[in-house]
Amino acid sequence: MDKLKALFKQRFSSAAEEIKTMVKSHGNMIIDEVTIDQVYGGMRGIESMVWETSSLDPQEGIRFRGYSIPELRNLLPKINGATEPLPEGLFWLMLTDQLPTEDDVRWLSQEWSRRAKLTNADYELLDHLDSAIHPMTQFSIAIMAMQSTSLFAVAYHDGMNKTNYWEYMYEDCMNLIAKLPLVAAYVYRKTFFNGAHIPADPTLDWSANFAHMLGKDSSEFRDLMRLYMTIHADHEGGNASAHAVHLVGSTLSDAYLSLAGGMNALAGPLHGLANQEVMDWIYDMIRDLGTNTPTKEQIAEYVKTTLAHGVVVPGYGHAVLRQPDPRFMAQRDFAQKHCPEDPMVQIVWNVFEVVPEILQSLGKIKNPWPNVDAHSGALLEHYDLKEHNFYTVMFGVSRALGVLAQLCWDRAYNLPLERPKSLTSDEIKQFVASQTIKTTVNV
Ligand code: AMX
Repeated sequence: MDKLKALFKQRFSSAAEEIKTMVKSHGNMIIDEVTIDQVYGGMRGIESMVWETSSLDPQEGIRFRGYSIPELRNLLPKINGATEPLPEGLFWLMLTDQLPTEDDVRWLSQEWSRRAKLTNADYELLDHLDSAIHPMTQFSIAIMAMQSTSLFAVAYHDGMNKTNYWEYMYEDCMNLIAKLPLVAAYVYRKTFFNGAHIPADPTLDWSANFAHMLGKDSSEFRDLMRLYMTIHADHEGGNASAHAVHLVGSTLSDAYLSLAGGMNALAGPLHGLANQEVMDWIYDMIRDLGTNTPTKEQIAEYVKTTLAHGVVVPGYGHAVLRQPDPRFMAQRDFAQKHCPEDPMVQIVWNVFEVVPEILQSLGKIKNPWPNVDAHSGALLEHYDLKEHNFYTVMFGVSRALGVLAQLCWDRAYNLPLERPKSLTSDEIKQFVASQTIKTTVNV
């Protein structure tokens, strides 16, 4: 058994015991109540699922196993000349609730490199996909196709004991994470570079190798990828991609089927596709205004026109956050260090200066601040990665880290099939009527 797997086993074994005892003693305590607003309003804020790898505070933003992004940028090991933490370290932390050493991170880099193998059938499938298909759809199809290599699915078919679910899930998740940069880079080079592929370099860490296979070998871009892959990895369990993975996994679908479900959720414009939408929106603005350097006044007018057309300003707002997203701030910090004069970065910063006040003035938007997607495209463009419809794939490669670490915990806890209760509107109306009668009687 490898060292991460052994540590994971040790960690979840004691945690699972503790939780079993807590549920036995306190299972009937009420943790939350649900309003009709929430039932019709996308279930915002209902505390109804377990997610161990990270937790989201509306004011503070994301904490991974208790650590904020600025803390992780200091605490996670940086190897291979990196100035940003390696996402390998974050995965280790999310899976084990322990900060890794440099050696642990080095080991995990090598382990993922060792497991990073696609079959000929995988490549053939990707080659046969029309390049006009959105890269995110190609990515999801490839993940589905790789399902034929799931060890969990085979073991389940062979009658595996449920106490062993975690072990096969761990193996599938490790293999899948190892393969994702290969798949994503293959989609990229096939779609935008006529299939001029770049072989993996097994000596590089996970993010640097991804950068290399995309065709970007500068040390700055490697660092951007390390940061990008770290900050997009997890955002607690209620967001659409995470929740979708968790839900599909609860049926005992394997990691491939579960992750594909999550990627299809990430591909929506209100979620991960927003990083593409942000850049498309800025390009439309530049075209419509006829200038590459719009003033803040021009941007403000353009935002008002966007709103008047009844469409959202992409990259702004959030279902949980009520402050500028720390993931936005981390990217702004990176840009301040490496490319403060970049014209696109300047536009993103000017948009940041004008949009919140305008959104706030509408009086209905709960969070007028930028989210993670408001900044990422400008940084990618700075390093000449200009294919906007590839951006969500990059988000997906990173998001896999959090949702798959959690999927290992789901199977380690043997969480049951997820199955909330739905209501018809007639049932809700009857409920309202019955409550009104009760109130009248009580008065
Ligand atoms: N521009 C214009 N209107 C917005 C807005 C924005 N950026 N954000 C919210 N609103 C509107 C909503 O559409 C809603 O309008 P309605 O009452 O007329 O239907 C109203 O403000 C209230 O919405 P809310 O409670 O503040 O937000 P929410 O929880 O319903 O939605 C989100 C959250 C992210 C879907 C929304 O803010 C949005 O559409 N943002 C733009 C898309 C985006 O950036 N998505 C990425 C989010 C991060 C991620 O998942 N990667």
